[in-house]
Amino acid sequence: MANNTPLTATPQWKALEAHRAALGSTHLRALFAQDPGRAQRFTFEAAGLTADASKQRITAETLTLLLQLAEARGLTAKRDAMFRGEAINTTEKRAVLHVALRAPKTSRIEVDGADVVPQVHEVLSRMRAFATAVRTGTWKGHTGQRITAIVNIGIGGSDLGPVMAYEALRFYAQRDLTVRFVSNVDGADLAEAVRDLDPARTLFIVASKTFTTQETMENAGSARRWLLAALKDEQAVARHFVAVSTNEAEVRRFGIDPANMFGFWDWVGGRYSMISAIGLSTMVAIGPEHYDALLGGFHAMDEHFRTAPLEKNLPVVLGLVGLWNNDFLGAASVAVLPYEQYLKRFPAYLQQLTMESNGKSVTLEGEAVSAPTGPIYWGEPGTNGQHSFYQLIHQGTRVVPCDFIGFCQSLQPLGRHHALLLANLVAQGEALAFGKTAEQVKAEGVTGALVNHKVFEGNRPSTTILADRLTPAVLGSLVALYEHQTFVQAAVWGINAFDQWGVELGKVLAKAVASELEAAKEPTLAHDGSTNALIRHLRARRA
Ligand code: G6Q
Repeated sequence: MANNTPLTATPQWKALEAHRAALGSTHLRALFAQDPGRAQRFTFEAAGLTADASKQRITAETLTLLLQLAEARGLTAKRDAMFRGEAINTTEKRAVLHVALRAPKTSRIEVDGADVVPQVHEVLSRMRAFATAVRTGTWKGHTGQRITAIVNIGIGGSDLGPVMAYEALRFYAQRDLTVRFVSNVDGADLAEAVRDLDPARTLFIVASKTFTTQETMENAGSARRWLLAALKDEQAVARHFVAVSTNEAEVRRFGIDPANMFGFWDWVGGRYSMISAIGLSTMVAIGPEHYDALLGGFHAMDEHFRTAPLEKNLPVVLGLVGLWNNDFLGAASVAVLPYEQYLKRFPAYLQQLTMESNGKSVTLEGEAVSAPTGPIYWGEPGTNGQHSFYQLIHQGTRVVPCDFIGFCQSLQPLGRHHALLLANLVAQGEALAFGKTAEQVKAEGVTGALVNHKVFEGNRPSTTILADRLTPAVLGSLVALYEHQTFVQAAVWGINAFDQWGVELGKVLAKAVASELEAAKEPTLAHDGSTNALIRHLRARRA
């Protein structure tokens, strides 16, 4: 099996290294001059998205070599194993089937011999009935009033997807429903979220796969007390709390009627769960029809990823280009820059998706990886970023590949706003790729040392992803595109994109420290000197 050879020792990797050396610092100016068809050659389409990767520092040969590497690393076999429901999350012995969450009723996907598609659709029907009841006011609070505010309590994968989707699809949301999200164990998060809400009209969705996560349970407990302080009747919990979880026993223990629990399965990873029952807040906000369209967009990209030839396969090509930037051009981060205000939380969502998935340093076999893995994802909506960190992207000493995301039509047409927004998106990609030479600067009359300050070296890679309009379906395609890119990179690196052991240690230590911070009697501390001192300082000053 190819994966037993360290990645960087494979002939395909060596070929890419040689190609990288031959390419040297060939400028994008030269690449465009040599190949008039470059923009078309490197523009790819799938599921309502068009991606122009021609401003990446690649040639046709780069892509050919990357595709050869992917094949040699078993990408197609690994992809097919995921879609077949094999336990590809080997460290947790689990199947990885977020694709089943958006599979149509007619498909059949088995885990341990059982078709999971009917279960998915059963939960979706219950979600639809519940969402409709809340939206129409049939679902009443304990005092008989209709619900006007939804508060989703969850963290990580049980928060970032729902927040991102709500913000992204706010245009489609029922505007007389307030939707809020509480994640941080910092009491300020919950306090600020509920301060102007009426308990009699507020519904909490406690979203937690395990229903044991410290932050979520603490927030849910405090939310329960907030509700009961006003409504003064334990029975109220049943009308004001619903749960999204895989853990029925804990849901019961919290006092939520399992009839008001929406389940999912251990084959859905937290950061891949926004379209499972974890999407309940999204469905309540935008309604079942828009939610179905969102599922459809995900599924369209899943089908493209599953069936399109690799050289035309958008997640494959963009995933490999990302790997090229990370491993061969030494670009350690990716800036995600949506020119769309509604996507303001998209970079934060992608941070978890990509970094929790591919922030790994051992292979599936438990060996040290031989090439750098997961790049750092970050970003802000354009044009705001242009007035802050773009300086470093244009003239700093590091290469930061950019993903520009934009829409041809605005959901909120207003004067010239959208034309200006799009003009900035296009201009940034152009400036990054082509820069401004010393000759051009001098021709503007600049002289002396100032010339160098005003030179833009260019040759800075970017991809521009466009769709006609930000619809629920397009959002689904866009998220699935990044999910599958992440998969492609993990497949080549030979790592497990679906576990997250790195999150564990901090959780365990925090439990120990909490008991020391809260102990009535001065505890005996056995940490390192710094940690002991910090705990003592906090104990002394906390009161
Ligand atoms: C995601 C991670 C993590 C998880 C949270 C919340 O892939 O596993 O972000 O989603 O820790 O977990 P619960 O949903 O179990 O509360």
